[in-house]
Amino acid sequence: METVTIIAENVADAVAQIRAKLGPSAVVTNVRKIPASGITKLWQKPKIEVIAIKQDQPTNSDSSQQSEIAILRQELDFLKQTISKNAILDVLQDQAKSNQPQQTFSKTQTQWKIPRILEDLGFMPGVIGLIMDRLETTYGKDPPKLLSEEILLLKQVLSKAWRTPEEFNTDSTQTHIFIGPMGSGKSVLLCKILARTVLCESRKTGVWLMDTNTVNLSEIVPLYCEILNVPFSRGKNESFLDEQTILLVDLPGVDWKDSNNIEFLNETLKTLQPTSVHLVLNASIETRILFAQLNAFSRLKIDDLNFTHIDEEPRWGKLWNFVLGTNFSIRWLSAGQNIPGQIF
Ligand SMILES: Nc1nc2c(ncn2[C@@H]2O[C@H](COP(=O)(O)OP(=O)(O)O)[C@@H](O)[C@H]2O)c(=O)[nH]1
Ligand SMILES: [Mg+2]
Repeated sequence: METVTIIAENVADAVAQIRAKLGPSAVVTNVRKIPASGITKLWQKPKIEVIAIKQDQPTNSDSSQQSEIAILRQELDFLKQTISKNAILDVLQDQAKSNQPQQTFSKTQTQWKIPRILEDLGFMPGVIGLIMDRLETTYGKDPPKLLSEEILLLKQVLSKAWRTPEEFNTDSTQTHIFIGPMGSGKSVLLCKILARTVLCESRKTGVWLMDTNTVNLSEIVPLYCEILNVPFSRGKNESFLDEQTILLVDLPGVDWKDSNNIEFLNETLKTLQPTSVHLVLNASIETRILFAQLNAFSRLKIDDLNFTHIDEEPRWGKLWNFVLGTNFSIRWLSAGQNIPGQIF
């Protein structure tokens, strides 16, 4: 039995290396993440170490080879899952969890003026490191003469990092569920989206107001359904759904520190089988807490992040921590309590 250990940058790289070195009869026996070392660990993604074996006995039997390929595929699926669970980059998660005052991105590490500006805008040190790494790799260690030119280059790096959320399939029924901590702005966001789908897009829309292990006391949702003449139900009601309906589901907030509540929500989501689960967070609270909330909810299958209370948070740079520090896309930003009001 031949054993090979490979170090890969990502899953695709691992697959390519295993195929090249061991062929299709390889079986992955172990996978682990190797964190970057030294200061680079603040922004570099961990590599992955994969140990794979190849059977000594070459077999001519098609079926045996097929089964080995099947095992390899299984192992690679496992590998993909292990890596994709890393929705929040480990280093940022550690920084976010820490109760210590946040380490700053030291000026001595670079000649660029950008880091100080980013710090004031709420970017986390690890994310600043990531950005500086990209800036210096692309444009060199020496910054341009003018700050305005630095900002222009920064804009280019940030726009490359932005992930556009997937478009919805408008040809079939869509079920959108809004989850998040209590009072994060889920119901107001839902009403803003409702007003948009009904008034701007003239789409057939319905709303369910559901309980979980707590009662949903939202009054604003039934009120707006009445104003907009949208079919509304407390609890499940499939009578007004057809193939083209957009169904918006309002759930009560969850005490995210209690894992039983998160588990209960998980069970509720399983029964509803939504097209999309939107996590709604209040952008005006501390980044460290936002990451803790995201961490708690990321046990569930979340499709995108949505931030409310943008009107109360001047440091919009905070949101870039979630673009660069996680694998999630940001779909909606909501700024204000008025409906339809500001929604981006
Ligand atoms: N300033 C501001 N207030 C908001 C925003 N979104 C919601 N709110 C307010 O935050 C409170 C909780 O909102 P709600 O949608 O009921 O939260 P839920 O418990 O997550 O459904 C209410 O008083 C809303 O008016 C926003 O974007 N900006
Ligand atoms: Mg609500």
